[in-house]
Amino acid sequence: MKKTPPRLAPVLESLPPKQIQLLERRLFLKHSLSLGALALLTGCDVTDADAVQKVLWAMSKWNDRAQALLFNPGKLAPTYPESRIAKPFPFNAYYGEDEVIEVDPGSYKLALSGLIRDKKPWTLAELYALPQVSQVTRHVCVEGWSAIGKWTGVPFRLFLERVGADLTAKYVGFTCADDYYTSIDMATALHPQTQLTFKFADRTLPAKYGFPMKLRMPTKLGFKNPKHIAEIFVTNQFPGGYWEDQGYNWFSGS
Ligand SMILES: Nc1nc2c(c(=O)[nH]1)N[C@H]1C(S)=C(S)[C@@H](COP(=O)(O)O)O[C@H]1N2
Ligand SMILES: [Mo]
Repeated sequence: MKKTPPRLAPVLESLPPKQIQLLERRLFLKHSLSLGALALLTGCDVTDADAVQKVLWAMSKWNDRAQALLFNPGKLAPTYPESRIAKPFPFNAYYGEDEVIEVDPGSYKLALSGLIRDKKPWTLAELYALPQVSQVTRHVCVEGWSAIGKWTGVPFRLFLERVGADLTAKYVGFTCADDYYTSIDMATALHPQTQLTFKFADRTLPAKYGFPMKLRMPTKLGFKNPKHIAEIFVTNQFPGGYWEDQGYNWFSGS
């Protein structure tokens, strides 16, 4: 028996038929659409921003349930050779680059709260001593651009285990030094490519890309990747997010 492809939300039907067809075929074949695949599908780069924006925006209107069903927590996002890294890598925030927040490394401590056994705050030296890995992956912004970058840090799963987070809880939330905030589902928090990131392009994460640390998730749209993380909390109460509370789809992943 042939399985029918998942039904796409009505908003997708306003897209050009060719894009719908491609998207449906992709979903049908893979039963899960990675952001990387989505980007490729539309030839996602600045030259094709319009088409990509349309698809991404439509995707972001999908309801969380449909997206969570399509999301296979074990599935990896594509990785790329270092030669594909975007130079310069784009900056984005809800403010301009001249307003980027400067976090003082000496006094910084990462705060932990909620369903976490060991809530001791972490200094940067302590965080940097954790085992680290690198990834070259594609960052996809809902605004219609994407770029490949290299990020280095501790696998987030390892960190959550180390502090005794309740891994059966529903959400992990992030409060940022610049008033930004967001939250993710636990399956994504535990995904092997979800990384608490300290470095960009082999150097200490610059202020504009989120010093002292960001959460890097190649399986989520850019706005789900918090920069300048000040506090991490684990909870069963839906925490929302800066853009999510203004109507962006909360799941926004693959
Ligand atoms: N703290 C914080 N994190 C944030 C944002 C922000 O404004 N503040 N913007 C988000 C958006 S919309 C994007 S696309 C990425 C941009 O990351 P980059 O500057 O490293 O490209 O950061 C995300 N995380
Ligand atoms: Mo974004």
